[in-house]
Amino acid sequence: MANAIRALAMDAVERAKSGHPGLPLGAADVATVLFTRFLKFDPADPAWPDRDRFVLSAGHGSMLIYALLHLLGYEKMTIEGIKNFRQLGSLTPGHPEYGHTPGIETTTGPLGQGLANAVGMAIAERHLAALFGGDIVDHTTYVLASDGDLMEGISQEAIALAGHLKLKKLVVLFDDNGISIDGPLALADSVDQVKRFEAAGWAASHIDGHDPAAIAAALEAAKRSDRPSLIACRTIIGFGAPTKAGSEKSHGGSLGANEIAAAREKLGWSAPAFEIPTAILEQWRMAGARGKPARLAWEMRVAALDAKKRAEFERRMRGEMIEALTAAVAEVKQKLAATPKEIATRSASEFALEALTAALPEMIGGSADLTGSNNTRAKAMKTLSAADYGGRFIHYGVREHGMAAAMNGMALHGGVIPYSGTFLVFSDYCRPAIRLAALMGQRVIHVMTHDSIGLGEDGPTHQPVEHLAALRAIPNLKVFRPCDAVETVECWQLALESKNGPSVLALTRQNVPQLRSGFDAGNRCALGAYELVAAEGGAVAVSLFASGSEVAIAAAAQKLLSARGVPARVVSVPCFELLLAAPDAERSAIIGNAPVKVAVEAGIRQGWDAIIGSDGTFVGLSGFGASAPYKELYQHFGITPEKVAEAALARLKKS
Ligand SMILES: Cc1ncc(C[n+]2csc(CCOP(=O)(O)OP(=O)(O)O)c2C)c(N)n1
Repeated sequence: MANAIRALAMDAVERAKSGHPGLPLGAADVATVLFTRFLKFDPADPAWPDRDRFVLSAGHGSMLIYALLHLLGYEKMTIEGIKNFRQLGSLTPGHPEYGHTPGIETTTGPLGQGLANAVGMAIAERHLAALFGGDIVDHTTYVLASDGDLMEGISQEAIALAGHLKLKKLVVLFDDNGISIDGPLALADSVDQVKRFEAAGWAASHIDGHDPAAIAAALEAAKRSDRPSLIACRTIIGFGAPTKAGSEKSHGGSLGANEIAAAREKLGWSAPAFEIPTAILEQWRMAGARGKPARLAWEMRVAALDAKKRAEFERRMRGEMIEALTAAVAEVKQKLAATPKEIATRSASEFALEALTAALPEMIGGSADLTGSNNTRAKAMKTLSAADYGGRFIHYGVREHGMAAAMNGMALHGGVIPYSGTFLVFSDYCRPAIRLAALMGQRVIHVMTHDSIGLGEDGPTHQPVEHLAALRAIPNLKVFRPCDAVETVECWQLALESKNGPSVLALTRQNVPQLRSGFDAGNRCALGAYELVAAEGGAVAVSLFASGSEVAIAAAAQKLLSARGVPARVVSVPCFELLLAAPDAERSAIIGNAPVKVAVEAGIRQGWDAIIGSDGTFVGLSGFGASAPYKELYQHFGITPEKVAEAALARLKKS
């Protein structure tokens, strides 16, 4: 049965003249034992909520999972699909893509991410099991990880968190083949992985990854473990290829017709390319049919649940919002209309979270060791820990990358909406995972506070400058930078409603005035920008655009301009992406056609030209910040109402 995987992998890579046969050939025995005897799944319902998850963290070995899906009878994974490996529009892209191919649990390829996603899946499983009971939620997350996965720094964050949380239903099968692209692993690495995982609180063992009995015994032991398990499976990369096995030559690229013919002989596989002998295919299909009774039994248990509990479980797994969100947002806005607050937007976010997390039990918060600074913990939230998986707040530790990737896994698992906190400057430490959340269309929400030089004394290491622009560059990510308490809750609402993509909320450390008075029933941030202050005294001469804490500066500049008889308006721009996606007419109306357009943001200019044009005026930063009290920094860098008014007047004179 394992040779069927090997044959399909060799043939597909050969036909595409591209891909990685080494891993599928080497890990075929491990995968065969796992999928035919342990993994709980049903090809007839790839999204069955209580299925075990399998994450191919070493995404370059994609032919392993494609071969498995085909052999096990996933309807969409046809032999034609396998023949079209890596071709446009096929279900067999170069690296596995979530949402593209049924049966793929997460997009992998950037090494280390899949392993960290799996930690998040295992957290979500434990959490939901605590809430809904082991009859309804009881599955294991399996990962196949390579040397590369374990060399990446993110793996340390992931395994430390998993060990700490005692995620006993997480099992990592390490394809311990001692080979990476450059050659033997010994060129670059001498870590004892078993000891490393043990040090992080895992159960860990070595086995022969070509011995089915040993693989099964290790998987059995993992089922009984009270900790997460690492099984280091010693394998031979490119197993069966006569001259390339055991060497980096089998890692990437087709093996060549002669090598494949010789491998077929060596493996005793006589079937022609892309053909699986009926008896073997039948065995695979039987293995694929194994899970159906378990799924049907699970469906009966769900059907037997108390109606309210069942409806809630199903709603959460569908990721559907409840009416309660609208009501909670309205409640917060009413309070702010009644008693305006001059507070930092991070505090406004905390104020909003009190209502939002009470209304939406699926929200799971956290912070990378900056809880008191990020203000992401609502008072009623208990800590999610090994002793209480029902808690809703995760202390991720100083592990931004692992946090962001675990959040992706939680969102992919379903049933929870993860949000977290760190400083905006450390978005760089999360970026690869945020990019994948955007690529996969996952609703994860990053609260990133201390969003500019406005954080003051911590200085340029902590002051984001290029980060807003860098995040805005990621497709399908929404970057929100609200200007006051009202916008903050509106942006939270938009982030929560963004079912198909991640969001970043960039929030201030310093207090900002509440610029929105009164109560707006609608969400004024929904189009990404809106006119906050209209021009007075004639045709608009100047449009002032700003985001976040700089909106107040623009508003003060507007007053100075008014006093000079210059009609100016202020447009608050909390979200570029929504503005640029708005219908043309609405976007044009918001941007307007004032002869002078000025943007104010305590960051770099990049991106603003889409709004103010390349001839617009920008007041912001072009280099790093500095360490000083924040008000002095705004003076020092010239981001003040006076400078904004001056810049506008200077442009007016020229035009
Ligand atoms: C973050 C990241 N860096 C680099 C790569 C490119 N890359 C793909 S596979 C690989 C290493 C291959 O070694 P290993 O992980 O041991 O896999 P094997 O050769 O055993 O299949 C590298 C560097 C990548 N996919 N992701």
